[in-house]
Amino acid sequence: MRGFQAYIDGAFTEGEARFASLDPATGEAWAQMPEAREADVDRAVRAADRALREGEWPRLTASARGKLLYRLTDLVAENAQALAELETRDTGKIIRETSAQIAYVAEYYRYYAGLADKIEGAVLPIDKPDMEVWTRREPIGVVAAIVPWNSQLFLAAVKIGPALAAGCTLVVKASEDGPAPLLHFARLVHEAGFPAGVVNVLTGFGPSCGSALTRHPLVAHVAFTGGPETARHVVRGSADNLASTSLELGGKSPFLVFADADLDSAANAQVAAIFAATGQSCVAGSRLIVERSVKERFLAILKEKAERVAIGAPLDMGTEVGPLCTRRQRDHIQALVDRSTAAGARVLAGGRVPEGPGHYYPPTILDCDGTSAPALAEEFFGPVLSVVSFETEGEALALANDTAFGLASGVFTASLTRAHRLIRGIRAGVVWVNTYRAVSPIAPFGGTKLSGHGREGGLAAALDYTRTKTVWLRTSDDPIPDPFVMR
Ligand code: TXE
Repeated sequence: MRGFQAYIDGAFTEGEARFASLDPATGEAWAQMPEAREADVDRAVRAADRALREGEWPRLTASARGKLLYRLTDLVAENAQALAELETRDTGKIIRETSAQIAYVAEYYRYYAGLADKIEGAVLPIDKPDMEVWTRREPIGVVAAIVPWNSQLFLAAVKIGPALAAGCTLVVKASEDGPAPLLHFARLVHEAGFPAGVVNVLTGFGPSCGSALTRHPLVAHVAFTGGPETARHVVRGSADNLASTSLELGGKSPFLVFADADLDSAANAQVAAIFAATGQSCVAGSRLIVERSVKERFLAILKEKAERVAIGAPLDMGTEVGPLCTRRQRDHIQALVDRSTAAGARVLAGGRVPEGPGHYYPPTILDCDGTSAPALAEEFFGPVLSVVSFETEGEALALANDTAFGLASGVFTASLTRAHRLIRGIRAGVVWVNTYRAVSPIAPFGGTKLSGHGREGGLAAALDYTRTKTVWLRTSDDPIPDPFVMR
């Protein structure tokens, strides 16, 4: 069995305890992981705090920080295949996707490497004579970055990249489900030459490790990706210290198809939106909202595509849908499908756990028209699409916004004017028009409502890891006048 270590204060360590990680394709244990509890978390946060204030890191110029990030970028790019294989092995995410995604993760580090020396303060045209006033952008402090199992390297990169560019230090908590790729990534951080304590990577369970991290008094900001219920724990935990948070949570993202759209192209995008990553994607387009006049035609195309999807071993390049990361997740999906069919939803494809080992679940389509099935409101985080239809654009928009979430959305139409109206009307952090699931380090990403707050990606994300210090410098040599009058 393979063994992995945590990375704390520049050294690799076994952790306070060990736990076995299961291969989602077989359900068998394949590696031993280091379990961090309160003591490891405390050591890591203290190391990050020291590295923030003392030693080499706070004295580095922004350009030198950028150079370290460029070195990390190159190492991630060179090791992309090995990282992808680890992520696939430990989480079940198919190799076709992890290979492409991790090669692109390097571009996130490259973007933030370039940004490190472009984070500027400003000289203010102040309304008082004899005064020079300017702002400095200083690192916000020690960042706790907590990620879930899906896309661990990607979800960590969108936190680590901007935080380091801004001069912060971090404790990164990999998910207890599939932590191998992030623990291995720590070796690249070490090789890149970051000073000890700047980046610490550990893993452990939510109630012990995760909550100790969010409650730690030396943590200034918690950057969290996960489910809304866990996010509430995170916010409560960080409230004692009034640490700031950025929360990237789940979604029930609408995928709107109008009769004038290119239906074949829209169906391909819908397949990507809900079946890629076996549906374990925060942006999954999980609610198809289709114009009634083309509903049957569109569903026929979609069903044909869903049934042709190659289900198989995640390490096989031909596989398009692999297993879910955990058995718990598969059970959650089946229970939600069953509750939805009991509420009147009709199964058009899939809907049953297949025979055999591993945590597999087939691409599933549920026609929920005329029902209030829970599949329309609750996140599956799996390959299950719920379908409703509409007659007017107003109805389509109302259905799109009829959700507690607000992360992403897709609009498929040939009408430019309609697209513009919907872009304005949809309450979500991302609107994709005639495309879906496109991301870039240059583009901000994040949600509203129960999908969270804060943005990852882009310049704004790096600024969110800074706080502004305002400096007032009096340029007059005259004595300070009347002390009882504010100037
Ligand atoms: O995620 P959790 P889970 C949704 C999805 C899924 C559900 C639950 O619907 O079915 O959430 O998934 C750490 N304090 N999404 O339970 O619990 C935990 O160890 C601090 C959407 O796996 O949110 C892990 O590292 N941390 C989503 C991380 O939080 C705690 C991605 C995420 O785990 C903690 C994942 C605590 N008290 C799930 N408890 C998306 N938007 O991509 C747990 N953690």
